[in-house]
Amino acid sequence: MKKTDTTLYFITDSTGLDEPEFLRRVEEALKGGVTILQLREKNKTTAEYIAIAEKVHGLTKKYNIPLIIDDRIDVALAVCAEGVHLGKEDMPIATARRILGDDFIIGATAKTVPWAMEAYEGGADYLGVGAIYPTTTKVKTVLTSTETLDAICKAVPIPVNAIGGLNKSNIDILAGIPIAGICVVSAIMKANDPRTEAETLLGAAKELTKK
Ligand code: TZP
Ligand code: MG
Repeated sequence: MKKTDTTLYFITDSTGLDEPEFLRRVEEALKGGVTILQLREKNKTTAEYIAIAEKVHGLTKKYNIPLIIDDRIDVALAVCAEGVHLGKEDMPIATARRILGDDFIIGATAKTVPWAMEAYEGGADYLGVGAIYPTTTKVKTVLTSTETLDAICKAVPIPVNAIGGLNKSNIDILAGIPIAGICVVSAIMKANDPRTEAETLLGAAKELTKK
């Protein structure tokens, strides 16, 4: 069964970390209560991506949290992950849905209302919208206004998460916008104490989303 509580959506970044430290941080974030976790690797070979995904999946299963694989449906299938996240340059959502079937979680990036509608109609389960703020994480993106975020939330009946430069000090900007949750990379990944940071962000995200 699909489980897509996107209240606190943690996206990993292994840049600059050795594997034990990366996995330690991931597990601390899980202990802190992230509700869904995306493994995001841009520079690994397929074999390396699968190897780290298997390890991360071992952790997410321990905490009963869905694992989403960024970009790659082959890697997601190889490790029996719960889902995949696809952007404009990845496999089209409708094609991925055809291949993966109804039980797989498929997330999509959207930056405009028409793009969000297309992803929803193609079968996306949730959307990530941003970047709301400039980000230090390596990504090809442009800023998305909170007005556009609000319009996307109102245009589609699936969960919409805000992403980009979000942390506990600046998420108030999202108040009043009917988001389902927030996506964060560095706020947790680079925190001195990822567990406490995740706990704090979960409380703040629940407050924002009135859960
Ligand atoms: N897509 C839009 S912004 C972003 C992605 C993957 C990176 C967000 O990272 P951070 O560290 O939470 O700003
Ligand atoms: Mg992608």
